[in-house]
Amino acid sequence: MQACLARSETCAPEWAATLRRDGYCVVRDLLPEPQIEDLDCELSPRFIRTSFAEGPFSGARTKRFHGLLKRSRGAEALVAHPLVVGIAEQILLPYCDTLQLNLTQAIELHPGAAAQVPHRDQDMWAGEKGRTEYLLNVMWPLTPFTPENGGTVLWPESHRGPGEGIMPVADPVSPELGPGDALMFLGSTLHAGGANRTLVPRRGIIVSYCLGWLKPYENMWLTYPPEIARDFSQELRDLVGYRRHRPNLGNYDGQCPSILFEDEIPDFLPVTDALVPEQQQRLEEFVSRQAAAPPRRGV
Ligand SMILES: O=C(O)CCC(=O)C(=O)O
Ligand SMILES: [Fe+2]
Repeated sequence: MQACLARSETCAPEWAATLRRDGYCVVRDLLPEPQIEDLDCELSPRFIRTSFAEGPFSGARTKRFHGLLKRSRGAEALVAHPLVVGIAEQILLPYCDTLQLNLTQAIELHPGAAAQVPHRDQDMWAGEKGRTEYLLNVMWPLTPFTPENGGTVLWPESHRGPGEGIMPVADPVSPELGPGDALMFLGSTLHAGGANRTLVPRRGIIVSYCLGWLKPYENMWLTYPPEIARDFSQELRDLVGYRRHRPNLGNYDGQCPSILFEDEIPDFLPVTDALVPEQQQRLEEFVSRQAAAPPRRGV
């Protein structure tokens, strides 16, 4: 795997195969360490001012905040990393037309933070599990991750196992990670934040991608309204939902929501279809058959 890093795009299928086999993978040195250190510095003031989370899932002694694309110039390099997006497409595109950003979340586990409840992130969604992969998670450590400081704990191959509330028999792993590495795991993989038994906070960023037809954890259009997304690259605009998911989802006034980036938006626009080519052709054939048929008497 390591040898593939030089030709990142060609490796996405191989990393996806590892994810499908083990439920997780670690990609080493995906970004330069100084770049991650800069990102950590950029986010530091917000970590300091953010209150501890509330609730048994989010965890006491844990700080979390979202919307990183508007809070950090450096976040785009993580969210739109070509290899990561390539792997996410490998995992998710069998089940959707386009994927979307599910969340960006900065997490700081303070000394004394207890282990998080083991969970599968896909259980946010009520749909049937076992056949469809809903989500890919990418944990980018901002500080080193170890089993002692609360490094993410994963149950290998648990993505193939029984569902919610049932623990697999295999022992969990807690990979040692450094800034620049990326830990990826499926929405179906059982995992948890570990307990921080050291005197130093553990910081990381989770970026997750989900099927384009799901309701994402973070309400992207509110987090990044058009006046903010206007300054994004095309790829980021697409990832936060300013594109339609075919067939016909995510419209604005019956149009692709990217129309909101136009200088002037006409007031009386037609509704337009967003269909995949096979549907487009099938529906056009149906319509042309209607046009060819002579009107029936009395109709
Ligand atoms: O902090 C971690 O290592 C994992 C956090 C997590 O899995 C979650 O909040 O859903
Ligand atoms: Fe999680």
